[in-house]
Amino acid sequence: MSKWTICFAAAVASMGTAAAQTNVIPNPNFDAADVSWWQGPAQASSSKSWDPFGNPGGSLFLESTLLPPQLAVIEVSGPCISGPPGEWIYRGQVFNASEGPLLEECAIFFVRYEDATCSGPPIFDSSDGPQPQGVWIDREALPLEINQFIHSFRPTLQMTRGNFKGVSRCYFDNLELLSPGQQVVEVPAMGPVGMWVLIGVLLLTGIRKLYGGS
Ligand SMILES: [Ca+2]
Repeated sequence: MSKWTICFAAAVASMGTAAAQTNVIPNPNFDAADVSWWQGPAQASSSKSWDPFGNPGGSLFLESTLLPPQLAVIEVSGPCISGPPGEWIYRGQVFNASEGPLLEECAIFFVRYEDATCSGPPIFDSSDGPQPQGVWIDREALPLEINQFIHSFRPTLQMTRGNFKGVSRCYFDNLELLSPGQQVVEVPAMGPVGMWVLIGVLLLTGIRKLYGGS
C-alpha cells in the first residue's frame, strides 16, 4: 500500500471518526417526546415538559410563575457524571420566551463537585447574563476540567426568574456534552461535493507523485 493510499485512508477514517463521535446526552435534539433524563425542577410553581417548538423539532421547556420570597432559580439537571480526567465541553441552544423584561435568563452550565458522587457541596459555574428574548442563541458552559480538585458534575439547564412578574419560559435544544477524547474535530462542513473534491485532490496528487511530479 503506497503512502498516498494510506494518506487517503487516514483522511476518510478521520472523517468517519468525526461523524461517529458520541454525545453523552441521550435524545439531545428532543426529537423524541422524552425529557426523563433531566431531573427536576424542585422549585414551586415551576415545571418542565417536552414541547413541539424547537430549533427545529422538539425541545425541553421550562416554565415558572414562582413568586417571592422563594429563590428565583429554576433548574433541571442530568444524572451525576464522574468521567475520565480532562476537559469536558457542554453547549446547546436556548430560546428565552419570558414575559418579563430582560432580567430573565436561560443558562447552560456544569454544577461541579469535589467528590465522585455529586454528594458534596456544589461548585457553580458563572451565569451567562441577560440575553435577547424571542430568538434561538448559542450557549456554552465554561469548560470543565475533571482533575484532582473536581471529580464529578451534573449538566444543568437553568432559568433565572428576575422580576417575579408574568410567566418565565425557557426552551433548550441541540444539547451536546462531550467527554475528553470525544471533542469535536474541527473538520470543515463537508457535504458530498466537498468530500469528492478532497478525494479528487488526493488521487491527483498521488498520480503526480507516481509519475515523478512534485
Ligand atoms: Ca429539537
